[in-house]
Amino acid sequence: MIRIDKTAFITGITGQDGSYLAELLLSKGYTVHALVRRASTSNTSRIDPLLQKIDEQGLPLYLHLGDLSDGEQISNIIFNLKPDEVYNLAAQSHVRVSYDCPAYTGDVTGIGATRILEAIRNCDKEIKYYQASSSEMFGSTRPPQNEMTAFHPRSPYACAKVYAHYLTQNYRESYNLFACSGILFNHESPRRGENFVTRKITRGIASILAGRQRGLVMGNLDAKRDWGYSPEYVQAMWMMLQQDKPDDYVIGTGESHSVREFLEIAFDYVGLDWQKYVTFDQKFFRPAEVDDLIADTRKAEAQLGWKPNVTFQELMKIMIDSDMRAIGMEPIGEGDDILAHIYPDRWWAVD
Ligand code: NDP
Ligand code: GDR
Repeated sequence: MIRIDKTAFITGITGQDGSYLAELLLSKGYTVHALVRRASTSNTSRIDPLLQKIDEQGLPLYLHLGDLSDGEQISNIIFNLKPDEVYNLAAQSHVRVSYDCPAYTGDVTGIGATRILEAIRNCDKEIKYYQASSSEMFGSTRPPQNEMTAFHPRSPYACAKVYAHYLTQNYRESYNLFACSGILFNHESPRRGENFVTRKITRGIASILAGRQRGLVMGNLDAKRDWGYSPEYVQAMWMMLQQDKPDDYVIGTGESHSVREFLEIAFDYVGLDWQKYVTFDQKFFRPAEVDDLIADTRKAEAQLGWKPNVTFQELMKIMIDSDMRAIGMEPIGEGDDILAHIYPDRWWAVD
């Protein structure tokens, strides 16, 4: 592989996508700088394997303490580094939580993008910018959704993402910045946060099998999502910044499945009947729901040459196998086989 001698700055490196993106860029030869929040307990578990390699192998990864709410710190970092590419993945990213903390979500998930874009505009307009936009912006608009589909956000989180999305377009048009938005549909992995529905289910199943948990308490099972595999989606982010012109792209699988279907096939994979284990609690329902999301990815396929490989069923198996291993059990193994088959030379660490 040709080594790319570039510098990237990532916000949100400790999250699911940030950790995979850092591994992807480092595997390509990039020097990676990243923003990390100070926490009273460790928040680096997803990147600990990388941190270990900094000392052992001289991995060119540098962490900077800071927060997207602190514009001065963001400006200082960008002025000092003058990176080639900036990937803004940091966010208060939980839709249900955004109803509890709407102003905070607006500040970080929305205005956070302004702070970075302003720093780039004032520092060096050649710096390329990636904005993590979301299918949640489509909200109640009927599927399938593509780059031309109208937005109808249904949560404070989605409203904040719409703001950041339009601001990214505005800085592209007003200041000629190389600013792109990836409108990514739901994507999951063994590194998915534990309070998002897929991981809650796969982790719950492993705990039930291990006798540590009796069942799962859930919310709305009728919602349908277009679920893909995170490592493939961070590749799309990188591809967007390698194009000749900045643009926005929808990234997804083109298939949607309900939360109920995910439960059924996931419990079925381990030989259990989901209905015996699931109860409901109002706290997991949302004041307004997004019913159905299906990505129309024709533009990304045609212009980026991007296509997903991992299917819905395969994703679920990869996640359950990993959660079983994490709890000390022998995995069923189909998920591990799928990964070994599709990605024999994968660039990310084993989950
Ligand atoms: P995660 O929730 O896993 O990660 C979010 C990251 O943002 C974490 O590193 C978190 O740090 C960091 N962060 C949160 N608040 C702040 C703050 N105030 N200052 C600095 N950093 C902060 O998200 P994902 O990896 O799943 O998603 C990445 C991005 O893509 C997010 O912007 C998300 O909204 C968006 N997105 C995600 C999709 C998905 O399906 N995963 C789909 C479409 C868009 P810490 O670890 O300290 O909490
Ligand atoms: P979403 O993901 O809101 O689509 O946002 P999440 O996994 O939280 O919810 C998906 C659907 O499942 C329903 N649901 C539950 N959700 C959670 N979290 N917990 C439950 O117990 C539960 N029961 C049912 C939800 O109501 C919803 O319909 C994710 C985030 O990663 C965003 O940051 C990102 O922008 C979008 O995906 C695309």
